[in-house]
Amino acid sequence: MRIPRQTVVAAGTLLAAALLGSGSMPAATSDVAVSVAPQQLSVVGLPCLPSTLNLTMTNTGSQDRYADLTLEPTGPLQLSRTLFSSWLPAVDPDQPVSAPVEVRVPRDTKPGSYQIGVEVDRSQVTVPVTVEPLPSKGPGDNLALGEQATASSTHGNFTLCGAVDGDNDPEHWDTLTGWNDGTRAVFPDTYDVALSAPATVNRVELYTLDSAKYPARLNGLRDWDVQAKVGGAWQTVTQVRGNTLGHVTSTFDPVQAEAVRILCLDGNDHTYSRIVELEAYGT
Ligand SMILES: [Ca+2]
Repeated sequence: MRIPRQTVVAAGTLLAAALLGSGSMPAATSDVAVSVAPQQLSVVGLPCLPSTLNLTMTNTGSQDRYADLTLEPTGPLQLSRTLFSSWLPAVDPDQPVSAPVEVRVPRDTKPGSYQIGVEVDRSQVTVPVTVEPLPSKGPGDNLALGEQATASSTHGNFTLCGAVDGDNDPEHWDTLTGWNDGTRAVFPDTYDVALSAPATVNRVELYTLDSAKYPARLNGLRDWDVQAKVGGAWQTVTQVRGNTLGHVTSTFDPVQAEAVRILCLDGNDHTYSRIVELEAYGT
């Protein structure tokens, strides 16, 4: 999600100018504390496996103010935003304001060291970023890991890429490592993963919601078709009906797939489709 940078910068500049023009407020230079977490990042060149940097600004001064945090990436780093602007009231105790930024690199990026400069007023923090080698996508490897996902809809509290992020533990559902559709009690829903190149696929592993609090028999995916895109057309390779388990392995005759789709037909609570992780393998 890219912020319309020019518009936001203009608005921030105007507001700051108006405040300074009132004569009641000195030029603030060092009353905003900035922190980033983690303090260094690793990123890999897969389209649906971003690394997330959390930015926090805290007004430690005694005057309400507006602040612009700017981000300057080096080399191939691509950020979901390069500006984080916020009104920062001077309150006691201090009230930090946070926002995430997603960091990606193109698939062909050479492994190496880069950085992101984070600046507010005139104080700067530098975040080292290491680009890691691409994971192997050969026989026996999960071909869906980090590849571009698309879905018929995604619930606002969830992330589209959560079901290809390599975390298949349903107990982590609360940390958003999963996909949940956005159309309550309306089926079907689709979740697709485009492979980086056509590849032989004969097995799909699907992990649906199945935690101590939300067991699969009550909240997991119940009925679905596994589809493969072959020669530009979707074909159903196998079907699952009446599922009550958290982890389902589907094997089928090998196909040369460009993409894999879960056509979600019903959930055990008849409200949402929930996928913690979708994995695809070839022989
Ligand atoms: Ca996941």
